[in-house]
Amino acid sequence: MKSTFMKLALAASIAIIFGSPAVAATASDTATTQQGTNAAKGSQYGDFGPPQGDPIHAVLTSPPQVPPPIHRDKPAKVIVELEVIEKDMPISEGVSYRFWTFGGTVPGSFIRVRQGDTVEFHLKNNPNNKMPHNIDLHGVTGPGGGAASSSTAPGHESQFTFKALNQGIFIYHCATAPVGMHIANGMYGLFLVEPPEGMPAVDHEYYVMQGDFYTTGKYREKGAQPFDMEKAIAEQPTYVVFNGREGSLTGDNALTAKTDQTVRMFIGNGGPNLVSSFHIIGEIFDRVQSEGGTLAQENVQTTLVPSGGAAIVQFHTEVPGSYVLVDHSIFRAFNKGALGILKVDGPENKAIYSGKEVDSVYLGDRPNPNPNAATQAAHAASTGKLTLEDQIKAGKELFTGTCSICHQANGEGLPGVFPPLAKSSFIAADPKKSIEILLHGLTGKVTVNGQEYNSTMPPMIQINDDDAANILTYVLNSWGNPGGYVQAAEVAKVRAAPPAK
Ligand code: HEC
Ligand SMILES: [Cu+2]
Repeated sequence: MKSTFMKLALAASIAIIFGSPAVAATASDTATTQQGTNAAKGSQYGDFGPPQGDPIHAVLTSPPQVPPPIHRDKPAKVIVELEVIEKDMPISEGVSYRFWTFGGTVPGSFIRVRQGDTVEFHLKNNPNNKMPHNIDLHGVTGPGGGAASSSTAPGHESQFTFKALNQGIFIYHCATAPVGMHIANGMYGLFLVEPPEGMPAVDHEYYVMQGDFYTTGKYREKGAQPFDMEKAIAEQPTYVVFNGREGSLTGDNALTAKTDQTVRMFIGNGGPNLVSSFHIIGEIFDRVQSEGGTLAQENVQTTLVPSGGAAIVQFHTEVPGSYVLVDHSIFRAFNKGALGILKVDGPENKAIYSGKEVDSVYLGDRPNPNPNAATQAAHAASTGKLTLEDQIKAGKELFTGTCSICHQANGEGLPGVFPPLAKSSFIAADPKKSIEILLHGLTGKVTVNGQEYNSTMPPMIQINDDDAANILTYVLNSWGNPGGYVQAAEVAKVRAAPPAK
Protein backbone atom coordinates (compact mmCIF):
# COMPACT_ATOMS: atom_id res chain seq x y z
CA MET A 1 0.00 0.00 0.00
CA LYS A 2 2.59 2.39 1.15
CA SER A 3 4.86 1.81 -1.81
CA THR A 4 1.92 2.30 -4.27
CA PHE A 5 1.19 5.59 -2.59
CA MET A 6 4.83 6.57 -2.93
CA LYS A 7 4.78 5.75 -6.63
CA LEU A 8 1.63 7.82 -7.13
CA ALA A 9 3.15 10.72 -5.28
CA LEU A 10 6.28 10.44 -7.37
CA ALA A 11 4.22 10.32 -10.59
CA ALA A 12 2.30 13.38 -9.48
CA SER A 13 5.44 15.35 -8.77
CA ILE A 14 6.87 14.33 -12.18
CA ALA A 15 3.59 15.50 -13.70
CA ILE A 16 4.07 18.83 -11.99
CA ILE A 17 7.59 19.16 -13.31
CA PHE A 18 6.88 18.05 -16.88
CA GLY A 19 3.29 19.17 -17.27
CA SER A 20 0.22 16.94 -17.31
CA PRO A 21 0.85 13.45 -18.70
CA ALA A 22 -2.89 13.12 -19.30
CA VAL A 23 -2.82 15.99 -21.80
CA ALA A 24 0.25 14.56 -23.53
CA ALA A 25 -1.48 11.18 -23.87
CA THR A 26 -4.55 12.77 -25.42
CA ALA A 27 -2.48 14.59 -28.03
CA SER A 28 -0.63 11.45 -29.08
CA ASP A 29 -3.85 9.41 -29.12
CA THR A 30 -5.25 11.89 -31.61
CA ALA A 31 -2.13 11.47 -33.72
CA THR A 32 -2.53 7.71 -33.58
CA THR A 33 -6.14 7.84 -34.69
CA GLN A 34 -5.34 10.19 -37.57
CA GLN A 35 -2.56 7.99 -38.85
CA GLY A 36 -4.38 4.75 -38.07
CA THR A 37 -1.29 3.02 -36.76
CA ASN A 38 1.09 2.95 -33.87
CA ALA A 39 3.92 3.01 -36.35
CA ALA A 40 3.32 6.71 -36.78
CA LYS A 41 4.66 7.21 -33.29
CA GLY A 42 8.29 6.84 -34.23
CA SER A 43 11.38 4.76 -33.85
CA GLN A 44 10.18 2.67 -30.88
CA TYR A 45 7.35 1.35 -33.04
CA GLY A 46 9.25 1.24 -36.36
CA ASP A 47 10.98 -2.08 -35.84
CA PHE A 48 8.87 -4.82 -37.44
CA GLY A 49 11.46 -7.53 -36.86
CA PRO A 50 14.08 -9.05 -39.13
CA PRO A 51 13.86 -8.61 -42.91
CA GLN A 52 11.79 -11.24 -44.74
CA GLY A 53 12.22 -12.73 -48.21
CA ASP A 54 15.00 -12.19 -50.73
CA PRO A 55 16.94 -8.94 -50.63
CA ILE A 56 15.54 -6.23 -52.93
CA HIS A 57 17.62 -3.82 -54.99
CA ALA A 58 16.24 -0.30 -54.52
CA VAL A 59 15.05 1.51 -57.64
CA LEU A 60 16.86 4.85 -57.68
CA THR A 61 15.61 7.74 -59.82
CA SER A 62 17.04 11.02 -61.09
CA PRO A 63 15.13 14.24 -60.36
CA PRO A 64 12.34 15.14 -60.98
CA GLN A 65 11.27 11.46 -61.01
CA VAL A 66 10.33 9.50 -57.89
CA PRO A 67 10.67 5.69 -57.57
CA PRO A 68 7.35 3.77 -57.69
CA PRO A 69 5.36 3.20 -54.48
CA ILE A 70 6.35 0.16 -52.44
CA HIS A 71 3.17 -1.92 -51.90
CA ARG A 72 4.79 -4.36 -49.47
CA ASP A 73 3.40 -5.51 -46.12
CA LYS A 74 6.58 -7.02 -44.64
CA PRO A 75 9.96 -5.60 -43.76
CA ALA A 76 12.64 -6.45 -46.33
CA LYS A 77 16.35 -6.12 -46.80
CA VAL A 78 16.85 -3.36 -49.37
CA ILE A 79 20.20 -2.89 -51.10
CA VAL A 80 21.07 0.66 -52.16
CA GLU A 81 24.04 1.27 -54.43
CA LEU A 82 24.94 4.91 -54.85
CA GLU A 83 27.96 6.24 -56.74
CA VAL A 84 29.55 9.63 -56.15
CA ILE A 85 30.54 11.31 -59.41
CA GLU A 86 32.35 14.64 -59.71
CA LYS A 87 31.43 16.21 -63.04
CA ASP A 88 31.00 19.45 -65.00
CA MET A 89 27.40 20.37 -65.77
CA PRO A 90 25.64 23.60 -66.72
CA ILE A 91 24.29 25.62 -63.80
CA SER A 92 22.78 28.17 -66.17
CA GLU A 93 22.80 28.76 -69.92
CA GLY A 94 26.44 28.88 -71.05
CA VAL A 95 27.70 28.60 -67.46
CA SER A 96 29.36 25.41 -66.30
CA TYR A 97 30.15 24.31 -62.77
CA ARG A 98 32.03 21.33 -61.33
CA PHE A 99 29.36 19.55 -59.30
CA TRP A 100 29.95 16.73 -56.84
CA THR A 101 26.98 14.42 -57.16
CA PHE A 102 25.31 11.38 -55.63
CA GLY A 103 24.46 9.33 -58.71
CA GLY A 104 25.41 11.87 -61.38
CA THR A 105 22.64 14.40 -60.74
CA VAL A 106 21.90 17.34 -58.45
CA PRO A 107 20.03 16.59 -56.29
CA GLY A 108 21.21 12.98 -56.03
CA SER A 109 19.20 9.85 -56.78
CA PHE A 110 15.88 9.54 -54.91
CA ILE A 111 15.83 6.56 -52.52
CA ARG A 112 12.53 5.00 -51.37
CA VAL A 113 12.09 2.32 -48.69
CA ARG A 114 9.40 1.19 -46.23
CA GLN A 115 9.48 1.85 -42.49
CA GLY A 116 11.08 -1.15 -40.76
CA ASP A 117 13.21 -2.09 -43.80
CA THR A 118 16.84 -3.03 -43.26
CA VAL A 119 18.91 -1.01 -45.69
CA GLU A 120 22.28 -2.30 -46.84
CA PHE A 121 23.97 0.82 -48.15
CA HIS A 122 26.86 0.74 -50.63
CA LEU A 123 28.60 4.06 -51.23
CA LYS A 124 31.00 4.04 -54.19
CA ASN A 125 33.45 6.81 -54.96
CA ASN A 126 34.21 6.89 -58.69
CA PRO A 127 37.94 6.31 -59.41
CA ASN A 128 38.13 9.51 -61.50
CA ASN A 129 37.05 11.63 -58.51
CA LYS A 130 39.51 13.78 -56.59
CA MET A 131 37.88 13.94 -53.16
CA PRO A 132 36.91 11.56 -50.37
CA HIS A 133 33.16 11.56 -49.65
CA ASN A 134 30.67 10.02 -47.23
CA ILE A 135 26.92 10.12 -46.59
CA ASP A 136 24.78 11.32 -43.70
CA LEU A 137 21.16 10.20 -44.14
CA HIS A 138 18.81 12.10 -41.85
CA GLY A 139 16.61 8.97 -41.75
CA VAL A 140 19.31 6.89 -40.06
CA THR A 141 19.44 6.28 -36.32
CA GLY A 142 23.14 6.06 -35.46
CA PRO A 143 26.24 8.26 -35.20
CA GLY A 144 26.65 10.66 -38.10
CA GLY A 145 23.58 9.19 -39.80
CA GLY A 146 25.97 6.83 -41.56
CA ALA A 147 28.72 9.37 -42.11
CA ALA A 148 30.90 7.78 -39.43
CA SER A 149 30.85 4.48 -41.35
CA SER A 150 31.01 5.65 -44.94
CA SER A 151 34.09 7.79 -45.50
CA THR A 152 35.22 6.61 -48.92
CA ALA A 153 38.34 7.45 -50.97
CA PRO A 154 38.22 7.71 -54.78
CA GLY A 155 38.15 4.21 -56.27
CA HIS A 156 36.77 2.70 -53.06
CA GLU A 157 33.42 1.46 -51.78
CA SER A 158 31.97 1.51 -48.23
CA GLN A 159 29.13 -0.56 -46.87
CA PHE A 160 26.97 -0.12 -43.77
CA THR A 161 23.52 -1.35 -42.74
CA PHE A 162 20.71 0.36 -40.83
CA LYS A 163 17.07 -0.17 -40.00
CA ALA A 164 14.75 2.65 -41.18
CA LEU A 165 12.89 3.12 -37.90
CA ASN A 166 11.18 6.47 -38.55
CA GLN A 167 8.88 7.14 -41.46
CA GLY A 168 9.07 10.47 -43.30
CA ILE A 169 10.87 12.36 -46.02
CA PHE A 170 14.51 12.89 -45.16
CA ILE A 171 17.43 14.51 -46.87
CA TYR A 172 20.82 12.93 -47.21
CA HIS A 173 24.07 14.78 -47.79
CA CYS A 174 27.82 14.42 -47.80
CA ALA A 175 29.42 15.28 -44.46
CA THR A 176 33.08 15.24 -45.42
CA ALA A 177 35.14 18.26 -44.34
CA PRO A 178 34.83 20.99 -45.39
CA VAL A 179 31.18 19.98 -45.07
CA GLY A 180 29.80 23.28 -46.38
CA MET A 181 31.81 22.96 -49.56
CA HIS A 182 30.65 19.39 -50.27
CA ILE A 183 27.03 20.42 -49.81
CA ALA A 184 27.49 23.63 -51.79
CA ASN A 185 28.75 21.53 -54.70
CA GLY A 186 25.46 19.63 -54.85
CA MET A 187 25.97 16.66 -52.54
CA TYR A 188 22.41 16.07 -51.29
CA GLY A 189 19.26 14.22 -52.17
CA LEU A 190 16.03 12.79 -50.72
CA PHE A 191 15.35 9.55 -48.86
CA LEU A 192 11.69 8.57 -48.39
CA VAL A 193 10.66 6.12 -45.69
CA GLU A 194 7.06 5.19 -46.48
CA PRO A 195 4.67 4.37 -43.65
CA PRO A 196 4.06 0.61 -43.40
CA GLU A 197 0.57 0.96 -44.86
CA GLY A 198 1.96 2.92 -47.84
CA MET A 199 0.96 6.39 -49.04
CA PRO A 200 -2.41 7.25 -50.65
CA ALA A 201 -2.25 6.87 -54.44
CA VAL A 202 -1.85 10.08 -56.46
CA ASP A 203 -1.61 10.84 -60.20
CA HIS A 204 1.89 12.32 -60.13
CA GLU A 205 4.82 12.31 -57.76
CA TYR A 206 7.70 14.70 -58.36
CA TYR A 207 11.10 15.30 -56.80
CA VAL A 208 12.20 18.93 -56.46
CA MET A 209 15.10 20.11 -54.36
CA GLN A 210 16.41 23.62 -53.84
CA GLY A 211 20.05 24.54 -53.40
CA ASP A 212 22.15 27.70 -53.21
CA PHE A 213 25.36 27.98 -55.24
CA TYR A 214 28.38 30.25 -55.01
CA THR A 215 30.47 31.06 -58.09
CA THR A 216 33.37 33.49 -58.43
CA GLY A 217 31.68 35.02 -61.49
CA LYS A 218 28.45 36.98 -61.38
CA TYR A 219 24.98 35.56 -62.04
CA ARG A 220 24.92 34.25 -65.63
CA GLU A 221 28.55 35.20 -66.27
CA LYS A 222 29.48 32.78 -69.04
CA GLY A 223 32.10 30.04 -68.96
CA ALA A 224 33.38 27.63 -66.31
CA GLN A 225 32.72 29.14 -62.88
CA PRO A 226 34.63 27.86 -59.83
CA PHE A 227 33.20 27.62 -56.30
CA ASP A 228 33.64 30.80 -54.24
CA MET A 229 34.28 30.01 -50.56
CA GLU A 230 34.11 33.69 -49.52
CA LYS A 231 30.59 34.11 -50.93
CA ALA A 232 29.56 30.82 -49.32
CA ILE A 233 30.75 31.96 -45.89
CA ALA A 234 29.05 35.31 -46.38
CA GLU A 235 25.87 33.39 -47.37
CA GLN A 236 25.55 35.43 -50.57
CA PRO A 237 24.67 32.95 -53.30
CA THR A 238 25.13 33.67 -56.98
CA TYR A 239 22.45 31.11 -57.83
CA VAL A 240 19.47 29.70 -55.99
CA VAL A 241 17.96 26.96 -58.10
CA PHE A 242 15.69 23.93 -58.15
CA ASN A 243 17.23 20.62 -59.21
CA GLY A 244 20.77 21.82 -59.69
CA ARG A 245 20.49 24.32 -62.49
CA GLU A 246 18.57 27.31 -63.71
CA GLY A 247 15.95 26.06 -66.16
CA SER A 248 15.88 22.50 -64.81
CA LEU A 249 12.08 22.76 -64.57
CA THR A 250 11.18 25.26 -67.31
CA GLY A 251 10.57 25.10 -71.06
CA ASP A 252 10.83 21.49 -72.26
CA ASN A 253 11.80 20.42 -68.73
CA ALA A 254 8.59 21.69 -67.11
CA LEU A 255 6.72 19.29 -64.85
CA THR A 256 3.39 18.17 -66.28
CA ALA A 257 -0.06 17.19 -65.09
CA LYS A 258 -3.61 17.21 -66.37
CA THR A 259 -6.60 18.96 -64.88
CA ASP A 260 -8.49 17.05 -62.19
CA GLN A 261 -5.38 15.26 -60.97
CA THR A 262 -3.64 15.01 -57.63
CA VAL A 263 0.03 15.95 -57.54
CA ARG A 264 2.42 15.14 -54.73
CA MET A 265 5.79 16.83 -54.58
CA PHE A 266 8.69 15.90 -52.37
CA ILE A 267 10.40 19.22 -51.75
CA GLY A 268 13.89 19.15 -50.30
CA ASN A 269 16.31 21.90 -49.46
CA GLY A 270 19.99 21.04 -49.55
CA GLY A 271 21.07 24.56 -48.62
CA PRO A 272 23.89 24.84 -47.67
CA ASN A 273 22.71 28.19 -46.30
CA LEU A 274 19.27 29.40 -47.32
CA VAL A 275 15.85 28.47 -45.97
CA SER A 276 13.23 28.17 -48.71
CA SER A 277 9.79 29.77 -48.74
CA PHE A 278 8.39 27.26 -51.18
CA HIS A 279 5.34 28.41 -53.10
CA ILE A 280 3.52 27.55 -56.31
CA ILE A 281 1.96 30.60 -57.95
CA GLY A 282 -1.71 29.87 -58.57
CA GLU A 283 -2.01 26.75 -56.46
CA ILE A 284 -2.83 26.13 -52.81
CA PHE A 285 -1.37 23.10 -51.11
CA ASP A 286 -4.33 21.01 -49.97
CA ARG A 287 -1.97 19.13 -47.67
CA VAL A 288 1.55 19.72 -46.43
CA GLN A 289 3.69 17.47 -44.28
CA SER A 290 5.92 20.29 -43.19
CA GLU A 291 9.47 19.50 -42.15
CA GLY A 292 8.86 16.02 -43.57
CA GLY A 293 6.93 15.00 -40.45
CA THR A 294 3.89 12.79 -40.09
CA LEU A 295 1.08 15.18 -39.23
CA ALA A 296 -0.37 17.13 -42.12
CA GLN A 297 -1.26 20.78 -42.24
CA GLU A 298 -4.01 21.73 -44.71
CA ASN A 299 -4.76 24.64 -47.06
CA VAL A 300 -1.29 26.15 -47.08
CA GLN A 301 0.00 28.90 -49.42
CA THR A 302 3.75 28.86 -48.75
CA THR A 303 5.69 26.31 -46.77
CA LEU A 304 9.03 26.84 -45.14
CA VAL A 305 11.62 24.23 -46.00
CA PRO A 306 14.66 24.45 -43.74
CA SER A 307 18.17 23.96 -44.99
CA GLY A 308 18.74 20.27 -44.43
CA GLY A 309 15.00 19.60 -44.37
CA ALA A 310 12.15 18.55 -46.61
CA ALA A 311 8.37 18.64 -46.97
CA ILE A 312 5.67 16.74 -48.82
CA VAL A 313 3.13 18.98 -50.54
CA GLN A 314 -0.01 17.80 -52.26
CA PHE A 315 -2.62 19.59 -54.33
CA HIS A 316 -5.36 18.98 -56.85
CA THR A 317 -5.39 20.60 -60.30
CA GLU A 318 -8.57 22.29 -61.50
CA VAL A 319 -7.54 24.91 -64.04
CA PRO A 320 -5.17 24.45 -67.02
CA GLY A 321 -2.15 26.69 -67.40
CA SER A 322 1.39 27.22 -66.20
CA TYR A 323 2.00 27.21 -62.46
CA VAL A 324 5.27 28.70 -61.31
CA LEU A 325 7.31 27.06 -58.56
CA VAL A 326 9.29 29.68 -56.64
CA ASP A 327 11.19 30.39 -53.52
CA HIS A 328 8.98 33.30 -52.44
CA SER A 329 12.03 35.14 -51.18
CA ILE A 330 11.32 36.47 -54.59
CA PHE A 331 14.59 37.98 -55.83
CA ARG A 332 15.90 34.42 -55.70
CA ALA A 333 13.20 33.40 -58.16
CA PHE A 334 13.60 36.18 -60.66
CA ASN A 335 17.27 37.05 -60.27
CA LYS A 336 19.00 33.91 -59.06
CA GLY A 337 17.16 31.12 -60.83
CA ALA A 338 14.76 29.60 -58.25
CA LEU A 339 11.94 29.15 -60.69
CA GLY A 340 10.20 26.12 -62.20
CA ILE A 341 6.99 25.41 -64.10
CA LEU A 342 4.21 22.88 -63.68
CA LYS A 343 2.25 22.78 -66.93
CA VAL A 344 -1.32 21.63 -66.46
CA ASP A 345 -3.22 20.59 -69.59
CA GLY A 346 -6.95 20.11 -69.89
CA PRO A 347 -10.24 21.87 -70.56
CA GLU A 348 -10.85 25.34 -69.17
CA ASN A 349 -12.88 25.54 -65.99
CA LYS A 350 -14.36 29.03 -66.18
CA ALA A 351 -16.47 28.58 -63.08
CA ILE A 352 -13.28 28.33 -61.04
CA TYR A 353 -11.06 30.70 -63.04
CA SER A 354 -12.07 33.00 -65.83
CA GLY A 355 -9.22 31.82 -67.99
CA LYS A 356 -7.26 34.98 -68.72
CA GLU A 357 -3.75 33.65 -68.24
CA VAL A 358 -1.02 36.00 -67.19
CA ASP A 359 2.12 33.89 -67.42
CA SER A 360 4.01 36.63 -69.21
CA VAL A 361 3.45 38.95 -66.29
CA TYR A 362 4.53 36.41 -63.72
CA LEU A 363 7.67 35.76 -65.70
CA GLY A 364 7.93 39.48 -66.36
CA ASP A 365 11.39 40.38 -65.23
CA ARG A 366 12.89 37.02 -65.83
CA PRO A 367 15.19 37.91 -68.72
CA ASN A 368 15.10 34.45 -70.25
CA PRO A 369 11.57 33.03 -70.07
CA ASN A 370 11.86 30.66 -73.02
CA PRO A 371 15.50 30.36 -73.81
CA ASN A 372 15.35 28.73 -77.26
CA ALA A 373 16.43 31.54 -79.58
CA ALA A 374 18.41 33.19 -76.79
CA THR A 375 20.23 29.90 -76.24
CA GLN A 376 21.08 29.62 -79.93
CA ALA A 377 22.34 33.17 -79.96
CA ALA A 378 24.48 32.56 -76.88
CA HIS A 379 25.94 29.50 -78.54
CA ALA A 380 26.59 31.36 -81.80
CA ALA A 381 28.23 34.17 -79.84
CA SER A 382 30.54 31.76 -78.04
CA THR A 383 31.73 30.33 -81.37
CA GLY A 384 32.09 33.78 -82.97
CA LYS A 385 29.30 33.09 -85.49
CA LEU A 386 26.59 35.43 -84.21
CA THR A 387 24.58 36.93 -87.08
CA LEU A 388 22.28 39.94 -87.10
CA GLU A 389 19.42 37.49 -87.64
CA ASP A 390 20.34 35.45 -84.52
CA GLN A 391 20.45 38.65 -82.51
CA ILE A 392 17.07 39.84 -83.71
CA LYS A 393 15.43 36.48 -83.10
CA ALA A 394 16.85 36.18 -79.58
CA GLY A 395 16.12 39.84 -78.92
CA LYS A 396 12.48 39.43 -79.84
CA GLU A 397 12.08 36.55 -77.43
CA LEU A 398 13.81 38.43 -74.62
CA PHE A 399 11.91 41.65 -75.34
CA THR A 400 8.65 39.75 -74.88
CA GLY A 401 9.68 38.59 -71.43
CA THR A 402 11.32 41.80 -70.30
CA CYS A 403 10.23 45.02 -72.01
CA SER A 404 6.80 44.32 -73.49
CA ILE A 405 5.00 44.63 -70.16
CA CYS A 406 5.52 48.38 -70.40
CA HIS A 407 6.41 49.19 -74.01
CA GLN A 408 3.91 46.58 -75.36
CA ALA A 409 4.69 43.74 -77.75
CA ASN A 410 4.20 46.00 -80.78
CA GLY A 411 6.48 48.70 -79.36
CA GLU A 412 3.68 51.28 -79.32
CA GLY A 413 3.82 51.90 -75.56
CA LEU A 414 0.81 53.26 -73.68
CA PRO A 415 -0.21 56.87 -74.27
CA GLY A 416 0.89 59.15 -71.45
CA VAL A 417 2.44 56.29 -69.46
CA PHE A 418 5.02 54.30 -71.40
CA PRO A 419 6.68 55.95 -74.43
CA PRO A 420 6.71 54.13 -77.76
CA LEU A 421 9.83 52.39 -79.00
CA ALA A 422 8.23 52.15 -82.46
CA LYS A 423 9.60 54.84 -84.84
CA SER A 424 10.99 56.48 -81.71
CA SER A 425 12.48 59.92 -82.33
CA PHE A 426 14.42 59.42 -79.10
CA ILE A 427 16.12 56.25 -80.36
CA ALA A 428 16.72 57.76 -83.82
CA ALA A 429 18.52 60.75 -82.27
CA ASP A 430 21.12 58.55 -80.56
CA PRO A 431 20.67 54.79 -81.05
CA LYS A 432 23.49 53.81 -78.65
CA LYS A 433 22.00 55.81 -75.79
CA SER A 434 19.51 52.96 -75.36
CA ILE A 435 22.31 50.87 -73.84
CA GLU A 436 22.64 53.33 -71.01
CA ILE A 437 18.86 53.51 -70.56
CA LEU A 438 18.54 49.75 -70.38
CA LEU A 439 21.34 49.37 -67.80
CA HIS A 440 20.84 52.49 -65.72
CA GLY A 441 17.15 53.23 -66.27
CA LEU A 442 15.65 56.59 -67.16
CA THR A 443 13.79 59.11 -65.10
CA GLY A 444 12.47 62.63 -65.62
CA LYS A 445 11.01 64.43 -68.63
CA VAL A 446 11.57 62.97 -72.08
CA THR A 447 9.90 63.78 -75.37
CA VAL A 448 9.23 60.95 -77.76
CA ASN A 449 7.51 61.57 -81.11
CA GLY A 450 6.29 64.98 -79.93
CA GLN A 451 4.72 63.58 -76.74
CA GLU A 452 6.14 64.37 -73.32
CA TYR A 453 6.62 61.62 -70.71
CA ASN A 454 7.69 62.17 -67.12
CA SER A 455 8.03 58.80 -65.52
CA THR A 456 10.61 56.22 -64.53
CA MET A 457 12.09 53.22 -66.24
CA PRO A 458 13.81 50.94 -63.72
CA PRO A 459 17.44 49.93 -64.36
CA MET A 460 17.85 46.36 -65.56
CA ILE A 461 21.34 45.37 -64.51
CA GLN A 462 20.21 41.75 -64.16
CA ILE A 463 20.16 41.41 -67.96
CA ASN A 464 23.55 40.16 -69.12
CA ASP A 465 25.61 41.76 -71.89
CA ASP A 466 24.62 39.27 -74.60
CA ASP A 467 20.92 39.48 -73.84
CA ALA A 468 20.97 43.28 -73.64
CA ALA A 469 22.77 43.53 -76.99
CA ASN A 470 20.20 41.20 -78.57
CA ILE A 471 17.20 43.09 -77.16
CA LEU A 472 18.49 46.44 -78.37
CA THR A 473 19.42 45.03 -81.79
CA TYR A 474 15.85 43.74 -82.07
CA VAL A 475 14.46 47.16 -81.12
CA LEU A 476 16.73 48.95 -83.61
CA ASN A 477 15.56 46.65 -86.41
CA SER A 478 11.84 46.76 -85.63
CA TRP A 479 8.86 49.08 -86.10
CA GLY A 480 10.54 51.64 -88.39
CA ASN A 481 13.59 52.28 -86.20
CA PRO A 482 16.90 53.07 -87.97
CA GLY A 483 18.48 49.56 -87.94
CA GLY A 484 22.06 48.69 -86.99
CA TYR A 485 23.16 46.52 -84.11
CA VAL A 486 24.54 46.55 -80.57
CA GLN A 487 27.40 44.26 -79.52
CA ALA A 488 27.81 42.63 -76.12
CA ALA A 489 31.19 44.37 -75.76
CA GLU A 490 29.52 47.78 -76.09
CA VAL A 491 27.09 46.86 -73.32
CA ALA A 492 29.98 45.68 -71.14
CA LYS A 493 31.72 49.03 -71.65
CA VAL A 494 28.67 51.05 -70.62
CA ARG A 495 28.14 48.75 -67.63
CA ALA A 496 31.70 49.29 -66.45
CA ALA A 497 31.42 53.09 -66.74
CA PRO A 498 29.68 55.00 -63.92
CA PRO A 499 26.13 56.08 -64.82
CA ALA A 500 25.82 59.57 -66.31
CA LYS A 501 24.08 62.08 -64.01
C1 HEC B 1 8.43 48.99 -65.90
C2 HEC B 1 8.16 49.60 -67.20
C3 HEC B 1 9.26 49.55 -68.23
C4 HEC B 1 9.98 48.47 -68.66
C5 HEC B 1 9.84 47.01 -68.19
C6 HEC B 1 10.87 48.95 -69.68
N1 HEC B 1 10.71 50.29 -69.86
FE1 HEC B 1 11.72 51.44 -71.19
N2 HEC B 1 10.78 53.09 -70.46
C7 HEC B 1 9.83 53.08 -69.49
C8 HEC B 1 9.45 54.44 -69.19
C9 HEC B 1 8.40 54.86 -68.16
C10 HEC B 1 10.23 55.26 -70.00
C11 HEC B 1 10.25 56.78 -69.99
C12 HEC B 1 11.02 57.26 -68.77
C13 HEC B 1 10.87 58.75 -68.47
O1 HEC B 1 9.77 59.25 -68.57
O2 HEC B 1 11.89 59.36 -68.10
C14 HEC B 1 11.04 54.37 -70.82
C15 HEC B 1 11.92 54.78 -71.81
C16 HEC B 1 12.61 53.95 -72.66
C17 HEC B 1 13.40 54.38 -73.79
C18 HEC B 1 13.60 55.80 -74.27
C19 HEC B 1 12.33 56.44 -74.77
C20 HEC B 1 11.77 55.81 -76.01
O3 HEC B 1 10.56 55.54 -76.03
O4 HEC B 1 12.50 55.59 -76.99
C21 HEC B 1 13.94 53.26 -74.36
C22 HEC B 1 14.82 53.19 -75.57
C23 HEC B 1 13.48 52.14 -73.57
N3 HEC B 1 12.67 52.60 -72.57
C24 HEC B 1 13.81 50.83 -73.83
C25 HEC B 1 13.42 49.76 -73.03
C26 HEC B 1 13.86 48.41 -73.25
C27 HEC B 1 14.77 47.94 -74.37
C28 HEC B 1 13.29 47.66 -72.27
C29 HEC B 1 13.51 46.18 -71.99
C30 HEC B 1 14.85 45.80 -71.69
C31 HEC B 1 12.49 48.55 -71.46
N4 HEC B 1 12.59 49.80 -71.94
C32 HEC B 1 11.74 48.12 -70.37
C33 HEC B 1 9.28 51.99 -68.85
C34 HEC B 1 9.75 50.70 -68.99
CU1 LIG C 1 31.50 14.87 -50.46
